[in-house]
Amino acid sequence: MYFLSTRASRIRQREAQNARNNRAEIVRAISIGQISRRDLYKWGLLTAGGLALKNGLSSFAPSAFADGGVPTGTPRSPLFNAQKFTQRMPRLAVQTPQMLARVTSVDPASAGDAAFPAASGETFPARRLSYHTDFTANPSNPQFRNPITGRGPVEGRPPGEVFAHQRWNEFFPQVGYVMSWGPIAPNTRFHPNFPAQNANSVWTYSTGRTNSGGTNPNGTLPPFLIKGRYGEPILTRIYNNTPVDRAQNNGFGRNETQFHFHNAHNGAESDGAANTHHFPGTFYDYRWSTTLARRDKINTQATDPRASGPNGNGGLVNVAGDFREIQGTMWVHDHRFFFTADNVYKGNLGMFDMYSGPDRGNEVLTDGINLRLPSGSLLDFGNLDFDVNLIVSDAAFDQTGQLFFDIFDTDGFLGDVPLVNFAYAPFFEVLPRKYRFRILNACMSRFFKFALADSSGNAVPFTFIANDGNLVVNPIPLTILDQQGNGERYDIVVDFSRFRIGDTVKLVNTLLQVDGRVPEAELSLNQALRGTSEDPMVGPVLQFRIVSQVPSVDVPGVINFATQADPSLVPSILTQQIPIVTPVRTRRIEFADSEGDSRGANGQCIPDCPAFRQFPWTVEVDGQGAHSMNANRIQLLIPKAGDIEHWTLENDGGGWDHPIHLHFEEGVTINRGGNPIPATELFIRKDVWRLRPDGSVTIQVQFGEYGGSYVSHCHNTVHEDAAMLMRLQLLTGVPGSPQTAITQTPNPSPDGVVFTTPEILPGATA
Ligand SMILES: [Cu+2]
Repeated sequence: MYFLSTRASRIRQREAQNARNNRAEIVRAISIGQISRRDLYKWGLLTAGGLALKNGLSSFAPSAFADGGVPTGTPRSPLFNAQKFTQRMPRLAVQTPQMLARVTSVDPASAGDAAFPAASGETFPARRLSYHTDFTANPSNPQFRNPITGRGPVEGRPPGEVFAHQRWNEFFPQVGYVMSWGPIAPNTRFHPNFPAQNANSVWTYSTGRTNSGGTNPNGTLPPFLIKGRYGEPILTRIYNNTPVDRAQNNGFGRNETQFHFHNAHNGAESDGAANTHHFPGTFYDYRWSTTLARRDKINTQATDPRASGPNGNGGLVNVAGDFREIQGTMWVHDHRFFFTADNVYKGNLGMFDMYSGPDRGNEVLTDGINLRLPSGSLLDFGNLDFDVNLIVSDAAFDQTGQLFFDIFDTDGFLGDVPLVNFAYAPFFEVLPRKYRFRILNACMSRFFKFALADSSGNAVPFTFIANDGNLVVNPIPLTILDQQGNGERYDIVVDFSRFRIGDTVKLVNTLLQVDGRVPEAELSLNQALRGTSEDPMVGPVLQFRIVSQVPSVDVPGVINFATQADPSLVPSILTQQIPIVTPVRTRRIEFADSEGDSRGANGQCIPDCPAFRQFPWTVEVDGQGAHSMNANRIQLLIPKAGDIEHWTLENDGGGWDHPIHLHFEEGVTINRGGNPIPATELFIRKDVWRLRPDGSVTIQVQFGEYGGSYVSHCHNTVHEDAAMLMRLQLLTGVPGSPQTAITQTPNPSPDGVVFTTPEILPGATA
């Protein structure tokens, strides 16, 4: 049912669409430098209080859609008569690793490099120091220049020892991936009924290299999946294949990226959030170390077989570190400061399943270590037949069906079209047995609250096994999940064996949200199944169909049958509790709304931000002054590795919620200021915490193994881009390490990186 029927409503709808078009036009004009922030002031569109768009510009004016309350603030996205559950859910695009070889050349410049196979076409072996170092030494040498533009270095990683891969030989990369980020391939659609996306509406990853002679120039969907394992360090080379002309973006998105491996335990040079974005034509080598946390402190001799990775042949490779710190469901996404929401929404993301001895992705292998969680058994590790990634997000489309993003509203962006693995409300065929689902909230601002419903609308019970990729100590039986904020991952096991062939089950979002600040209401499952005109994202987003046979994705050609036994287990103990101890120090970090424009003192953003942006959010450490994000400003300093700290994260506002993300280390959730904590969170490790309106959360955290410049921020990426982010400096305290000193701030440009000395704020004390 379409909600607008009267003539007045049709006029309002047209006005709203005009407003949307006008806003899109302004976004575009600013993005290509045709108008400036000063122009917006002059025209009365921008005030100290923020953007005051009106007179045909404010598509967010409530009067424009009083009849509907559509959360995008504009007319609903067209669906081109597409019905839900009429297309198959795509499985993620599993990437094939390439074996890297250590270069044993006598030439000291290349000895110790990691070479890609010749067939890959990669002529630059992976190297401890960035090729920017070679460029800086001799800028006139064309070998190390950007081959597309002829300007600047070929690699975006900053030059010198500080941005060299930390502990290179200890975590020498054994496998490599080469991927390119760029315009979407022709005829890519979110549903067969939808029009094909224009090349620059969607920018995603594809396998292979694309600069100067690559063979795979287009981005692809569904997003990628990489299967990693402890003990096998990875080198991922990312080419930026977006248009050199930044105006070729179909209205949103910046052609610069830094690729953040969300909470992987990596050196800051590979964290993808150290102000190290790179430009079209260049690559950036990320060393994804697979380091198990506490390596320098616990199980340093790698004698505990629970701290391990699969060796591919039924056995294990032990690694140093604490088995309680094992990670599982991870993801990777753009982190270009001030443009993260644009770029992630546009498709700059993928998933990463991390495999370990206990969580091996093999449900039959019995060695006393393997938990045998639902997955499959055709492969030694990393079976995906019954272990399924679900990237759930909300999209919006303009009236021609092109992906649309309105970056004016600093409250956040909500879409009205549910996507799972970037397909519109698909179906997925399952056998009547146990499945593991790894659910990622990949929305920019929307939270979810998922339940499962059978065809009669009854709740289907399931088991919660991991939060943000961290196994819980004991599996938790549930009938509805907690709220799930941006970037949060929930792993659940669903047992479909109670169903008969032909039955269906739906994954249902029960959380009503009409703006980017905070969810509006938690609905009952029945209410949610009925849907609401206020928010089209309420209701089912994915349908499971119980069938008698499914083709294997692990070994193509093999068929899995319902008649086969289900050997998988959900053991009553999955891991052990990390003890809560008296901390070395405590900190209080307050997230608040700003009292106005908090741009840098010189009126500049570091790095550069869109001219129209206002900064409504701030972060304050230990009462030492509220600041909005500036990459050249350190707000929190960790003096050395290994100190256990307790942090209290506070939300100074009742009108919103913020999912706060800490990079690099997880924290154990200790309390929420006396308020109830769900079992899925209490004493469990996480890397994103919803603060709740006026809420606070206390976590135990420690840092180890690597150092450099990291960040913590709101993972509502629109808030993040509105400067709700702070820089942390981690010092290793290891003599001889460049990370014993404050990291100079890299300032990337198409001509190369220039370093500046960061300001250290009073709160950045130990
Ligand atoms: Cu926020």
